[in-house]
Amino acid sequence: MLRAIYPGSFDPVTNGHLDVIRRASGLVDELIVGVLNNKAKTPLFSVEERVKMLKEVTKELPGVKIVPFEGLLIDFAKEMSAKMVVRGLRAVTDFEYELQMAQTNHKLAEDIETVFLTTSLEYSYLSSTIVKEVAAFGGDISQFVPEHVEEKIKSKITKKGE
Ligand code: COD
Repeated sequence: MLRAIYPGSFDPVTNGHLDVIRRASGLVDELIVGVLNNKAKTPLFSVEERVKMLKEVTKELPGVKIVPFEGLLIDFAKEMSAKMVVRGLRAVTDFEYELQMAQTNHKLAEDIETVFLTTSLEYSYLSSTIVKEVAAFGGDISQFVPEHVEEKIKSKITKKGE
């Protein structure tokens, strides 16, 4: 049984993340999407909200589980008995950080490997930050995120502005 972790902030989940989830879940028996609860940062969505959105948009995908985590990724991977960490690579700008993270994680646990999926061309520019910025200025984000997530972003931004 091959279990992998796809970790991230997912603040919020985008079509780029979903593409990686779909493709990675086809390669393993179980894919755990690990949602970081980083108490040092103030995300737009709470970890509970991010988990809920991810559950909704992945409900049709077999073998995908959404689990929040705190602390070190490698400890979470061990706790979940996962042998693989999946990350998405968009551009060279991602590479340095991803390489550093993969090598550090490998130093911390040699039996856990990081595997990279290169972004699909249509999502290579896409990030949660860009989506939030476009939404904050009233732009159309319908092509960047699933409909369910679009509604949640809009209502969050409206509430923040009140
Ligand atoms: N196409 C393809 N991949 C994409 C796209 C896209 N359009 N958008 C995002 N991705 C990929 C990212 O490259 C990343 O691999 C993943 O999706 C998640 O992205 P984000 O932005 O939601 O999440 P990150 O990069 O902020 O997640 C960072 C972690 C939470 C994984 C990291 O900070 C972590 O492991 N923290 C725990 C503490 C720890 O263990 N630190 C030591 C590590 S050395």
